[in-house]
Amino acid sequence: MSKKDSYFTPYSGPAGGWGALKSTTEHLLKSDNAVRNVHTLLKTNQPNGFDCPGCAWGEKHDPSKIRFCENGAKAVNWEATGRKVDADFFAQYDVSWLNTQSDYFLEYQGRLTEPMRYNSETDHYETISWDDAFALIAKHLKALPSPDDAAFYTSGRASNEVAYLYQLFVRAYGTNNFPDCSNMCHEASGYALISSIGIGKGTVTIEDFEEADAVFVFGQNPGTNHPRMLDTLREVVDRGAQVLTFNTLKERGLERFQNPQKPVEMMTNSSKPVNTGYFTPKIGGDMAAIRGMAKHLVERQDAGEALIDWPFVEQHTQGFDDYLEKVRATSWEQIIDQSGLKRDEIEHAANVYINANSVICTWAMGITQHHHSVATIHEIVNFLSLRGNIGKPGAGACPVRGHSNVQGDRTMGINEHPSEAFLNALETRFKMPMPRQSGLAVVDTIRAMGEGKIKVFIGLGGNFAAATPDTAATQKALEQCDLTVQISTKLNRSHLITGKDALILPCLGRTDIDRQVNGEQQVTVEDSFSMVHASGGVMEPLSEQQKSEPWIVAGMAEATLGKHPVDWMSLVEDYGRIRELIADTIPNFDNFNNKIKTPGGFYLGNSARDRAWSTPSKKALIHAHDLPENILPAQARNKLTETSLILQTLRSHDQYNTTIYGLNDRYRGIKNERDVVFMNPADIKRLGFSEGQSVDMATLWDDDQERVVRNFKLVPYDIPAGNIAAYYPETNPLVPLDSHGEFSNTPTSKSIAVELTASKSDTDRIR
Ligand SMILES: Nc1nc2c(c(=O)[nH]1)N[C@H]1C(S)=C(S)[C@@H](COP(=O)(O)OP(=O)(O)OC[C@H]3O[C@@H](n4cnc5c(=O)[nH]c(N)nc54)[C@H](O)[C@@H]3O)O[C@H]1N2
Ligand SMILES: Nc1nc2c(c(=O)[nH]1)N[C@H]1C(S)=C(S)[C@@H](COP(=O)(O)OP(=O)(O)OC[C@H]3O[C@@H](n4cnc5c(=O)[nH]c(N)nc54)[C@H](O)[C@@H]3O)O[C@H]1N2
Ligand SMILES: [Mo]
Repeated sequence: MSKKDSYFTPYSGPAGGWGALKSTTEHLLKSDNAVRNVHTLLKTNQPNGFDCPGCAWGEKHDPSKIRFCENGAKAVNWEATGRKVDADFFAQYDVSWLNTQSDYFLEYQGRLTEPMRYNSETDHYETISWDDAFALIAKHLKALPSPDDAAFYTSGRASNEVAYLYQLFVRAYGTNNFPDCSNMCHEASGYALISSIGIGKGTVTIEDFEEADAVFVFGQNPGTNHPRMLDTLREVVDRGAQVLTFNTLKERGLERFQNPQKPVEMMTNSSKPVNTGYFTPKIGGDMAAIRGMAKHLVERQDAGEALIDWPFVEQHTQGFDDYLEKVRATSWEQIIDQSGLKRDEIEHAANVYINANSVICTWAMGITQHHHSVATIHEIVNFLSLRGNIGKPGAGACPVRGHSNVQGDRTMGINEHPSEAFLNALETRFKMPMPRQSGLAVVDTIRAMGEGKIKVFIGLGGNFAAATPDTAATQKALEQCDLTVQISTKLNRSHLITGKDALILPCLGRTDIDRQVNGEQQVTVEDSFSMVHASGGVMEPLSEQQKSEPWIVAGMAEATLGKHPVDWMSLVEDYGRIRELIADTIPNFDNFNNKIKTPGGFYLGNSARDRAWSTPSKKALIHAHDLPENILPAQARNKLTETSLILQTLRSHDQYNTTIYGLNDRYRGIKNERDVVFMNPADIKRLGFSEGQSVDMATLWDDDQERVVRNFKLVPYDIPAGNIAAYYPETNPLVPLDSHGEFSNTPTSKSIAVELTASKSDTDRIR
């Protein structure tokens, strides 16, 4: 077997089915806790169980169904491991050695079970009591000249209850510095939707998929990242409606799906398609593709057909005429060149759109992590508006969120630009002034740390050191802090890139039983469809020293602020008390403690769905953008040569963001390897490389910083010429901090200009 074949064999099966079942079993056995975990899995997304920490896709309420998927099962297993990372572990390994290990190795070591403080003299983490840890945090925070010298990160697994408490603590302390994972994720969706339809959330519910005539799926890979969505898409195809997929890669997991819950299908090893059309635009080419579909529609309209929903346009939109002019003025040449699609492909898709009475557009990171993401999402809204596809059954905008409660965290006020109304509500309720100045998001936080302006960094979950761009610069910035604090379930890179002082605070996860003074507690989360529901753990925690996130936040708050403006520790005796505060200050949460008793949860509502537009003109704003001249920012464009390529960084099937469960990427045919680059065979030939060869990748960016990763193996793949793909987080050293979306400031993780060269050595790799 050649070197190449040993890690790359194209996958021929469907998504889901036996392949998924086999993999779930393997991961169960690997967790050292198989029996305990089967019990846990059966409680996933059940009325008396916990919300799956895997993704933010929603469910129809149906207690008869087993409701987890392969990747949800991996997430649950991973958290429910029996292995411990305790004081003995840290006594054995110093931080410098741990930092030479892979992300996979770090998390595999098990659950963090004791609070630890870094000792820079011994280079080891040592135990610290909870009280001393809180006192240390308070000392640092109180010593800062201004509360704006600290940053408080949130990752989207945090529950509504802890997110609310955290934002209250941080605002009472005096800052809006809330960088969060959303800044790297769906920020462009929030920004574009608020500035067009007046609300930064999707307008559809899961039931709308039962009525849609067509679903357009842009830039997402649900087979891996939202597997339960495949079930929904398949049902759409089954009832004869259309699903058109736009993805730069031919994703196996988006072609056919075998439903593990359908015995006949499993026994006969059959599968069903999850799309009726698959288009492979170039990286960043979706806005052009959508503009092309709009242009075809407008051309037919101008030729005398009645295709535009004029009553909707006239009653509900503003700026539509300017948009029509832009559509007419955009040339087919530019559309075809930028989208990489043929005109007849675009026209075919446009005709599907025109023939459908109700259309949903879904999207994820293939849309949001570009320089022109906000403009692209505005274009999606415009496209939907052409035929009144917002606020009617079976139609609407559906940004498919990533982390299981990232949407809820925003609803709870994790936002560096809080609304006036929210701050006013907090001031009235807590009778104290709230900080009014906008705070820092992720990219600006890193800049401020690098400039020595942010001195204390606290992370409520996540893995800031690995998930963020420009790894070398970011890690240097973190090291300049006086104190870094990570509230985490598992060991990761962010624990090893420390400030002068550093703490690891071990917390309970979604699957763990959370006991407080008034008994076992539940928390709540919000899915992509604005459904809020309760979640309660079912596993006995591994250690008494693991504390709940609300308890940890209350401890930090009380040590820093005393019992002001609330009695923090009394709030965490019973999370119902936190929910009462939420009900008092956030719209649509009235009667919260009762509403969460509803099986399946309750719907928060969405103004745009009701065609009520919370914009200054009280209409949906149609933004008329030109197509970008080039999808890259100028600093990259200036450096392009004939041999340059555009890289997108994505997830394998065996990872959850920076958490690496294994080294396979089943649907893409990769085994036991992560350092691969997917490339068009014609490009491999044109650039004089060969399949399986090791290459180094260097970023093209107009500054004097060298950004390189080494020894990535070339895999021939069905991807447009000029485009390549590789896994994140290994490729984060290549993303320049200054390369971010217009308006969204989201790192352009899906469009990085790079140059490839043959590797010189097989060992010398920069991370
Ligand atoms: N198992 C698992 N589940 C997850 C996660 C995980 O890591 N593992 N992460 C969670 C999180 S936080 C998120 S945000 C979501 C992410 O979910 P996705 O957005 O599906 O994640 P990515 O792997 O980044 O995939 C991006 C997809 O977009 C395509 N793409 C890239 N650029 C373009 C483009 O310009 N145009 C088009 N049309 N397509 C493009 C890629 O080929 C790829 O299929 O998943 C969530 N769920
Ligand atoms: N190049 C590139 N970079 C990207 C992306 C990309 O596509 N390409 N995607 C971006 C996206 S979409 C996102 S959302 C971010 C993700 O960024 P983050 O959310 O910061 O990263 P994660 O990898 O999800 O965080 C994993 C860690 O969270 C901790 N953890 C897990 N569960 C819990 C819990 O219940 N409580 C607490 N307190 N901690 C917990 C564990 O210690 C684990 O190590 O990365 C972004 N970065
Ligand atoms: Mo995300």
